[in-house]
Amino acid sequence: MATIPEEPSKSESEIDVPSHNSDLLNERHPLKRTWTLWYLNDKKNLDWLQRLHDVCSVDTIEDFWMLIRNVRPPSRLNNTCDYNVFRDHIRPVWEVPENKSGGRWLINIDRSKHPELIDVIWMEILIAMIGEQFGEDSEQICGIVCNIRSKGSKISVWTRDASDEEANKRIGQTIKEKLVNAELPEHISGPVFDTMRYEDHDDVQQKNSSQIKSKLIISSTGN
Ligand code: MGP
Repeated sequence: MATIPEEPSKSESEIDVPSHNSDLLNERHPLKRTWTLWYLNDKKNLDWLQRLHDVCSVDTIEDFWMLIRNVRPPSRLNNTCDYNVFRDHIRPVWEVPENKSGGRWLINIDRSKHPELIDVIWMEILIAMIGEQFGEDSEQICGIVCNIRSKGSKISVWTRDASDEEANKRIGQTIKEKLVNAELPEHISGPVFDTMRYEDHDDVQQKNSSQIKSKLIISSTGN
């Protein structure tokens, strides 16, 4: 399990204060960056960009958890919808400068496994990202995407430089470590993924789906 940001708990002495201390209720613990949730709706008659909406931005731990509590988990989204959480007002689209030369670590979700598995993977990576668990590579990460699809849903982490192999490898290893060590509900048994692969956004846009080159591959059991 990722360690932060949990909702901050108060020590007993902090809680034991006069009941009208409203400062405690208003206390906010800042995140290092601002994170925005974007939602792609299922109105397939609209252009893709028109389906994409900015839902809410948060920059404190308390507001992050408030947001998570108030939106449906990925497993309860309609087919063809997406969630995106991107940092510092980066739009979750290929076209913007921050994503133009980037790529993604892609995890295909095994449909034969439990439907809630996607929620576990989503929260593990989301918490690691918001909690700056990628160390020196945090700046390389633009955001996380969840695609709900009947053919098999996907979660991907978008990084800004597809040619920075070393940074992307380290990011991939951190994602793997988070997922391999994830605490799973009793009714779900691991591993939560088989392989993750890194794809260049340029290749994804030009693709013939089954033939996208994987620049890097990490399996849950080997390297
Ligand atoms: P998708 O949602 O990434 O994958 O892209 P999906 O639905 O699993 O389909 P597949 O093609 O991978 O099998 C689906 C389509 O959405 C793309 O072909 C584009 O038309 C559109 N689209 C997706 N993204 C991420 C973008 C984007 O960043 N910019 C624009 N303009 N269109 C996008």
